[in-house]
Amino acid sequence: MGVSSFAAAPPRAAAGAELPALTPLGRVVPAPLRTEEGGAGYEITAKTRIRVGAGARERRVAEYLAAVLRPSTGYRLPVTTGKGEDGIRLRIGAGAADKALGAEGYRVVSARGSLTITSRTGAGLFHGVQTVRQQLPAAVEKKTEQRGPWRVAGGTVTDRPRYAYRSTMLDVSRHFFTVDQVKRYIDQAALYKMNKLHLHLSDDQGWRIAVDSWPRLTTYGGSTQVGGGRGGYYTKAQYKEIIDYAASRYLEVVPEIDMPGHTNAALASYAELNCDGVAPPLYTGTEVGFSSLCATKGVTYDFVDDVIRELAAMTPGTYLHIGGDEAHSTSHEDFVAFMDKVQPMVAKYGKTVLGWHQLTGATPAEGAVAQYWGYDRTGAAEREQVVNAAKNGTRLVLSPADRAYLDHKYTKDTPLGLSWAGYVEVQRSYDWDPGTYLQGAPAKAVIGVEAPLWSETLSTSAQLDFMAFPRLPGIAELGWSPAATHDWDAYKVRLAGQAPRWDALGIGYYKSPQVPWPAG
Ligand code: TNX
Repeated sequence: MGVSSFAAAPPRAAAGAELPALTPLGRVVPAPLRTEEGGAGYEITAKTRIRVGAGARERRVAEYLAAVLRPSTGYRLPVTTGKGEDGIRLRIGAGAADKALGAEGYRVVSARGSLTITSRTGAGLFHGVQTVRQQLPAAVEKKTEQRGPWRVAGGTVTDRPRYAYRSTMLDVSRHFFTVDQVKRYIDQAALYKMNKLHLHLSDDQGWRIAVDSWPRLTTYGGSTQVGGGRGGYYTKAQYKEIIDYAASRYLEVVPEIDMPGHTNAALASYAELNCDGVAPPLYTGTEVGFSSLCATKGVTYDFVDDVIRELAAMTPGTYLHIGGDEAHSTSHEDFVAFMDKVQPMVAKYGKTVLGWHQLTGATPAEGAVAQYWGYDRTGAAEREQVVNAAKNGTRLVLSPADRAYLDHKYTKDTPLGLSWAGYVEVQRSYDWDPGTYLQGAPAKAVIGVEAPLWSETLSTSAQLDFMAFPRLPGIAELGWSPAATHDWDAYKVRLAGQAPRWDALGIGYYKSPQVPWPAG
């Protein structure tokens, strides 16, 4: 009896040993450029203040950080411009060392008494905040008060992205996703420092963005989806809400109107867009390649001009994606003529053309970007065409289907997804180099990567989560981290370290046997 009551009171030292281990500074996704561990780290406490300068960008990111930290820590964490050197400090600097951080880089210095995030831009501060989130215990992501301590290891992280274009695409046409569902997806992409959200706004199954001059596109063309459900569309106000939310997470929305194929929803809405003047019925299946705008009719170009004009007017970003894939019902001659007419419209309304890589089968406009979605079985001639375009100045975004496609099954047993490009397990998705992937293309032509999430088989946020996680963080890392950090064995450990965060955030994920997930 006496012995057991003695054992119930452990010595003080043992209590100290129960403190959770600190996350090593570099154990984040995407891998940072440089980390130097050392010194006492920083601890967020009830007294912590978030210190900013007078600028609006610092304050905006500070409020975002506070909103992440307050619920779980239970601390007040006031954002203040008041004097003092302690606390979490967000700084936008213009010195020489800051310049080296580029447009999106940042530096985090974690020390006793202060944690300082420095950048040249709001985007850089925001990315620095994402790094710090991952360096704190995973429970920081919960929405209710948790037990600390809230410590960050000591040292310095200096980081900047490899590529300026780091994107994910959401197909809101095959299945419609609400503004709130899109916001959830934006938050997930932002966690991994992606900076573009490509929205696939139209396809055979549904037209999802309001165009005032052609109202039936949405009222009729947006009224259904794959499987025959209700569909939906974004009003201009809702689209703006998405754009503003994305901007608050430093993502630029890249809208896509897929043309001249993938247009059944438009053709069904307006008979005159069809060569034979007859509107087809709405379509709720998953075939591709059967529809085409009528490239030889004048009204087609009035229509496209109106759509591009209205879309450009509501889009603050640089790019407008005009699709161009799988135009199997458009003759080559018509396809080339169509792209020759449509690309200048994009320029006329102040935007830069982005198109699927089939655009290189026409004449890409000066400054255009082609999105490569080929895979290991893509024919040499098709690759060659893309490579030649790249040699002639067309820039490339890479989303190889058998690597970057988030809609593909992980294995034959995955309940959701497609598999025309094969199965895409986590290692396969991560283990390639955007700089050398497309042999013969100048490395400089590659401006970045994209992970597309097509939605033929996906209709809920839980399903999007399952397909995006854990592959989305891998593509984000390919876009951000230096090639020298690329190493599957190290990556899979960092990736496994994310799982408790996804649990805390309510993100369900595929428990790939390739990844050493923590027990429990
Ligand atoms: C091919 S990728 C398509 C899409 C499908 C996707 C499904 C591309 C440019 N076109 O229409 O949704 O495959 O994986």
